[in-house]
Amino acid sequence: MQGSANLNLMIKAARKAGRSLVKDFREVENLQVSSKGPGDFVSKADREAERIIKEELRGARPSYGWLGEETGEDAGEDPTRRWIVDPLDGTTNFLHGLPHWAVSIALEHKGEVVAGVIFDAAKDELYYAEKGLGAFMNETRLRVSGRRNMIEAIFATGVPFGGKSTLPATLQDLARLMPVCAGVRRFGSAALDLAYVAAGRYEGYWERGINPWDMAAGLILVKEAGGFIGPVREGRDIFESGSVIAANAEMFEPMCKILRQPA
Ligand code: LIP
Repeated sequence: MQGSANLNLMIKAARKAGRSLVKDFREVENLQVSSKGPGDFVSKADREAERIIKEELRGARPSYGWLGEETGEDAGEDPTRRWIVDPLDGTTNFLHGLPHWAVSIALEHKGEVVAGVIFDAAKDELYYAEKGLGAFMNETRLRVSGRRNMIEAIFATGVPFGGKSTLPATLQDLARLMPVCAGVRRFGSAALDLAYVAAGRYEGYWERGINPWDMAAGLILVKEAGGFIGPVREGRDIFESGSVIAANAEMFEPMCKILRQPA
């Protein structure tokens, strides 16, 4: 795909941050056995990745706004455009030496995500999409899955940790969905969950209580791969509510019906 200059810039930044994280990821395995553990090291790796991305993106587009997991919000001179960045989505996996984490970068224009890049550096899988131009993984065009029957469908979600208030609702979602589908996965990276829906690896994904940087790039990937997205509670804004349902055309309505049932 012949992407825009902005998309190429996002890809460059994601690859650069990904390289830095891969180096650090190799170190994490050694640190697992130390008494202090890899916690501090990983937060440093995370911050360094955001620094690299910010330097690339803001260096080239100084007027755009910024929303990053590590450095927060920073309005630019151009109020219509902002980068939404998670330098390391799947931090817990990274911390435990599990090779399932990604860099996620989105560009928002007038409140709409218009480009997204998710880089799974450990597997060298680069996902990218731009409004109207389709979604890709490396050189391959992505298409959501064509499965139509819920009983054959695989879904993914995130189960809240640390006593988050969304835990009871998520457990109820699982109790409702698990008996009627082929399985529910919990891989620990919202960005990659969405990229996998776009890639047709599973039929749908939902999660409650996540942040815009976890999902922004993934949302455009799903849309550009022919999928559907919506909030868990009908009518709510996805970013504001932090809840999302993403699925192929066939599974979207049935998922909404199940997940939107009253408690
Ligand atoms: C994490 C997600 C994970 C989700 C967590 C968290 P982080 O992002 O991607 O799948 O369940 O709530 O948001 O903190 O690793 O960037």
